Amino acid sequence: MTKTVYVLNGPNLNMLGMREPGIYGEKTLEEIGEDCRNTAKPLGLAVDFRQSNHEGELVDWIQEAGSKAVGIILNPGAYGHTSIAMHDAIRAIAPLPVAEVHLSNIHAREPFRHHSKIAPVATGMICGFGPQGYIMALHALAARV
Ligand code: CA2
Repeated sequence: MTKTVYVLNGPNLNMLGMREPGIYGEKTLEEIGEDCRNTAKPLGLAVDFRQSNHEGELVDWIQEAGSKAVGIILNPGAYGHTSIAMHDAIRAIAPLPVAEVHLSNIHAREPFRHHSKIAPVATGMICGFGPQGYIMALHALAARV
């Protein structure tokens, strides 16, 4: 059976590579997706890579992952700081492993980015390593499944 990791990306991450390269780097989201697929293959995993600007759609995908995926890598974007709905959705699919990833170091930025509503229900969190964070998260999930 194929072991699939859902890699879910939240609002504005479709803009990567086009604006604010000083904070988020030069890579596009499509390139990050390609890097994830290339990393996952030798680890025996498949990647289903998605992005949405809509909180409800992200909630739907988290619920879907509960029955279809072996783990989730989630960059919730700004919803990570606000979304009780995503927090609840992750609780509802426990014990599926969830790696929260942020490209930037949210703790070194504005105070409103310091808190994550996802972190208390995630397996772990990686932030500040740019796109490499997704690769680190794939290795971490591969070791668990
Ligand atoms: O560092 C991260 O990965 C974030 O999740 C990115 C979010 C931000 O709201 C979080 O606090 C941290 C922003 C998504 C990307 O937004 C862009 C905006 C303009 C140009 C490129 C990306």
